[in-house]
Amino acid sequence: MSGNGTHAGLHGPRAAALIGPYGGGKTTLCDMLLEMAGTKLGHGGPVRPPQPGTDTRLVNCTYLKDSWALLDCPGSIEFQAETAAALTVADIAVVVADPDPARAMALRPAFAALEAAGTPFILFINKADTLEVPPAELIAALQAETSTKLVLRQLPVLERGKMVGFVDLVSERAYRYRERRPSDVVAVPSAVADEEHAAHDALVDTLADRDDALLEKVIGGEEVTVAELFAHLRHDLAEGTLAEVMFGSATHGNGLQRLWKALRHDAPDATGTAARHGIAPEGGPLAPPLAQVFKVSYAGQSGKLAYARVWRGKLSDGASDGQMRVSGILAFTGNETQKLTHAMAGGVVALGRLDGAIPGTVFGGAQGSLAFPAAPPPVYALAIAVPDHKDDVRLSTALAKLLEEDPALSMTRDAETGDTLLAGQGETHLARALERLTKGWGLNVSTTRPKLRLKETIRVAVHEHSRLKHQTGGHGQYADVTLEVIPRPRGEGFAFTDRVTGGAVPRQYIPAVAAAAEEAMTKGPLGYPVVDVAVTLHDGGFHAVDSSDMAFRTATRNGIAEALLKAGPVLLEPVHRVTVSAPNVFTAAVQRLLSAKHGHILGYGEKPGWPGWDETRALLPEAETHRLIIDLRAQTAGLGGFVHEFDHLAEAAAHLSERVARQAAG
Ligand SMILES: Nc1nc2c(ncn2[C@@H]2O[C@H](COP(=O)(O)OP(=O)(O)OP(=O)(O)O)[C@@H](O)[C@H]2O)c(=O)[nH]1
Ligand SMILES: [Mg+2]
Repeated sequence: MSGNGTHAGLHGPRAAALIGPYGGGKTTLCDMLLEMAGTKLGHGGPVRPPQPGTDTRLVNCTYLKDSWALLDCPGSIEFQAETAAALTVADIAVVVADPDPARAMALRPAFAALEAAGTPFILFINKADTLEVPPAELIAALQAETSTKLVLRQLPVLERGKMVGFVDLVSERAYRYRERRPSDVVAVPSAVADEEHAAHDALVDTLADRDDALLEKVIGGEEVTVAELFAHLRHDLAEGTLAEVMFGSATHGNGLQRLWKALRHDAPDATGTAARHGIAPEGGPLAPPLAQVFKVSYAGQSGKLAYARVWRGKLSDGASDGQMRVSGILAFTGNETQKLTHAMAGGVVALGRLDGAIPGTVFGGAQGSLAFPAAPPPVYALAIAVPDHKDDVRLSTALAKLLEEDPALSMTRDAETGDTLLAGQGETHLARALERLTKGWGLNVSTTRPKLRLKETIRVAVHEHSRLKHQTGGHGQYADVTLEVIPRPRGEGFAFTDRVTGGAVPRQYIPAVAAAAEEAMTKGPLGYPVVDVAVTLHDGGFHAVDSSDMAFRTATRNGIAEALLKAGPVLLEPVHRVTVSAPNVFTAAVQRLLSAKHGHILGYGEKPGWPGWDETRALLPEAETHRLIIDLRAQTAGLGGFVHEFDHLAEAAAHLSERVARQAAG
């Protein structure tokens, strides 16, 4: 243990991400932390009406001479790519949790994101003013959600069921909350003395478990100083082998001074975090700057902003790395925007323009040399269109920018249905994207449910004789074919066989017949591509002068069109293999939902690496995957998710066939 103390000003700028489930109080907490750091907020006080976050807010501030960037992340699962991106550049995360064991499972996505990013964290139990259960019960519920050891840093002190203060378990000092003011230091209340000793010992044991020298001291009964405990806690937190648990209330301003101080003393700095990411500390402050973009936004008149963390060196306005040029460096203090001439290693700032930058882009190094989380696959899609074709170009320009900003969005053109599909993480996510298109770009965008990729096939074999005989003026047209169309097993595709004997159809015309047969499959009698049909040419006839490729093609096309009509055409729909994951308390509900959606459940089991969560596998008609995420979240406290892939085509459900038949008729 190096015993490196933390002193004001010694650190470069540091970054903390506030993460956790929606509505936990991250934004309120962020505002209060800013207020305590003396940052003025322009919206008339730190308590603002709750507004669900949809993207990460950066604020730069200074607390006790240390420079900080706070990243207030959105909690909604639909914007989790924002959180993952922020965690990549943060030195530490503050996980903001509710004091309710029943809501502990809502923290799993945040804990999973932390694990994936390897970011150290403090678990801040907010809304302590509403704490109603014994802290031990709460910690047990929270511990079930993460493999990182949670260690109580504070023991709550309750009076008549309300939390009124706490004992710091390292210093063993007791504090009594005051409304929106620093807590009073008080004597450890005798009522909690025993509990406090036990909790303190538990903390020491946890630290000793992670350090042999400390363990020897503890076993030998030697005295361990408070400074030593702090050093161990700081070290283990940075290593990610434990996370400290603190309490407070953002709206009451309680526990926030302690949180700031814990951040100040315990958070690693950019050098440590860069090392964790495998970034070599080349040349100190004189090294060429290395920075990573974690967020991009196109904002009003300020144009494109690329939010980035400087990992190394000094990044000056106007700097270029041969690919990109920095045009403007901005910091955000409260509601003020500050223009900077440069940013030092550790700084989190917004860079002007930075052409071509997307989330994950590296400035001053090879692209892809710094890890960045892949965007989650889309789970909800809408077909979009602008009614006025004059707007097509503007729509594609706007979409290109939207996609640059948000890797969790995707845009594809479905060649089969002609739909332009905008896909993302859910209804709210797409609604935000559409709002950007309509309000930000003044585009009139209409959305519809994506068309289904239907197919058709036949049920019975049909023999068909087709003759083309035209006598018009000079050359006539003549071709005669006897064909058989035969259903094939699902998935076997199209086949053509030539069984002509004795030159009834001369060799030279066979390729034209084969090509026309295949072409006839592009649209069947129901209006969809025909699959799994074998066509056999049995016999035919020709005319020495009037036969041609064209004549055989026409005869074949007509013959097959007739044959398909008689062969019992049937609609096929795509069936997907879906894997739904959710906390196992919802497994029965998930299975009911899948069954109600005409799914066929294949099985279920524990989700690997996610204790307490199940995965249910099922086959589900593609039509039912459209709203699956919406209904699934409604059934699983917002936590369920799914992945899917095409599996096979199956005869369409009756209701679907009827609808298609009606559409075809009308
Ligand atoms: N009782 C109580 N309510 C709080 C506390 N902190 C925040 N709240 C309330 O919780 C609600 C949500 O607060 P926000 O700060 O918007 O939550 P958030 O975590 O930023 O939410 P998202 O950005 O949507 O993820 C608001 O009504 C806050 O006033 C607290 O300490 N105690
Ligand atoms: Mg918020």
